[in-house]
Amino acid sequence: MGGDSGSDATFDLVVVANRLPVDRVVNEDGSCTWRRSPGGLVTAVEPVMQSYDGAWVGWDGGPDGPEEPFDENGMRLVPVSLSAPEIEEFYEGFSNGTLWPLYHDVVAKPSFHREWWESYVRVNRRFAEKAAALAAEDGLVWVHDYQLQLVPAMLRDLRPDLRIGFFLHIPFPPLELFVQLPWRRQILEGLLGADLVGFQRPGGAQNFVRLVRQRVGHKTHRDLVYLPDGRTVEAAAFPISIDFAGLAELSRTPAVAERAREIRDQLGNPRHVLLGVDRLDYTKGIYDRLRAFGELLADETLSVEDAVFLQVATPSRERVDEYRRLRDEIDRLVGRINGDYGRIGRPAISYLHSSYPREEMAAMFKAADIMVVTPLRDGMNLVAKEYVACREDESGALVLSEFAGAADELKQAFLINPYDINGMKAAIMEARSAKPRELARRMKAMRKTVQSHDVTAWAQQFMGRLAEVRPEHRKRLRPSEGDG
Ligand code: ADQ
Repeated sequence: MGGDSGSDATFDLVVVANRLPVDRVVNEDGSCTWRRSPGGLVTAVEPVMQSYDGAWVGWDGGPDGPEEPFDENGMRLVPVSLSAPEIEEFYEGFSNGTLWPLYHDVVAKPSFHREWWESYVRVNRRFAEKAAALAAEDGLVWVHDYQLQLVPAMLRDLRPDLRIGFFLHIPFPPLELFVQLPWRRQILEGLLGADLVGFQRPGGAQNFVRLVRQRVGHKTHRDLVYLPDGRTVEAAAFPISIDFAGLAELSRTPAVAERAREIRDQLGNPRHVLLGVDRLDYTKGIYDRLRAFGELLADETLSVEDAVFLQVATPSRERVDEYRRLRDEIDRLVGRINGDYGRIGRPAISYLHSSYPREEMAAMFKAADIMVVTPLRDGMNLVAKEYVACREDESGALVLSEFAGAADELKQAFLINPYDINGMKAAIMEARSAKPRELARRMKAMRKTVQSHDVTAWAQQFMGRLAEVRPEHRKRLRPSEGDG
């Protein structure tokens, strides 16, 4: 096990992620408290942390936060402080204005700015230095996501003894798009500092290996990259999942069932409730999905007596222009559809911006007959899996974009191409008129898949593979040793 509880303690497992598992909340009197941030990453990684002697390095979500480490829930939390300009350049800029759109099929145009890149390098170095100081000799470090792709190599330079794993939560783009990035080589070399690079889909791992072969010139064989210094890097898919058992149990509680009935009542008891739940992001295809629903009302395939669309869209990254524009566009579209097709007390779309506790989310999933998940590109999409976990009676239909990672596993969903509005309309109608037996057949299969590939299995598979990395594959050999 790792060290003691002092400030120079070391840890057998260090998780490095852009955000800490808690957010710093500044109270009215100026004092600070910490609130557990929900989110898939925390739920997924926390149990692993507890079985190790773990530390978590991350940003607290605000400017100029304190850097003193503290203990919470059996973990040492080690904040990395970001200044206001760093939040603008590293986080909103390079992470969310350059990498996010580039990695999501350039659904929006990425911006390339040299100052953003420089800030990304500086901030990645700070994360790497913190991790280097915390990890025990021969310890494991698990680095997460697109904001920290340079950390593996920086960390390897500081601590060649470590086993380093990296997991990318978003898609890894095809070569043709990735090569637009002026700093493509540095990013690839950054990732190659890891022993194991994990992706959501096999296609992501293949894109990465192909890029490394063609653009960096390293030898590769299947999912392995052979580096000139003697190390081997493995790239593989580890599709992330959810706490199926926990959510299924929650959805079975009488309180959640009662709340689900209440939600249907409040929506006016239409025959069909359609549901969308997303972060308000241009990759999620919210606009296209609502447009398809609007057209079904316009051509009278559906009526508001028949169907109500409940759309939850939590605003995010609101200081990035593209996100503000999207919010305005969706507001206008919802206003137009409700103005044209709603009745008094009966809007066609019930549109909500709030964030909800898990119980309320489970009640919404339980209340919905058709879950509509239509991202233009998505690493996985946990919402699709959460819906499935809440449908114990095997009713309900999932309409799912084939461009979400979840489509690899949830093959029994009504799969759609979100760019094809007519196809999306047809799938919604097919889901609406499917027989209960047909829906149950599909739901049963999807539940089985998510149940057996839950988040614990995901974390164990990743950690298990990382633990198998052979020491001779990770130790940097001196040129003379390599030659001999
Ligand atoms: P996200 O893009 O954030 O995640 P997603 O996978 O759908 O997308 O996860 C969102 C999570 O937030 C879900 O657990 C959902 O229940 C929750 N949520 C959404 N709206 C909410 C609300 N209003 N109130 C409360 N909870 C809400 C990124 C990638 C994904 C990948 C995940 C995990 O973009 O592709 O699946 O990381 O790797």
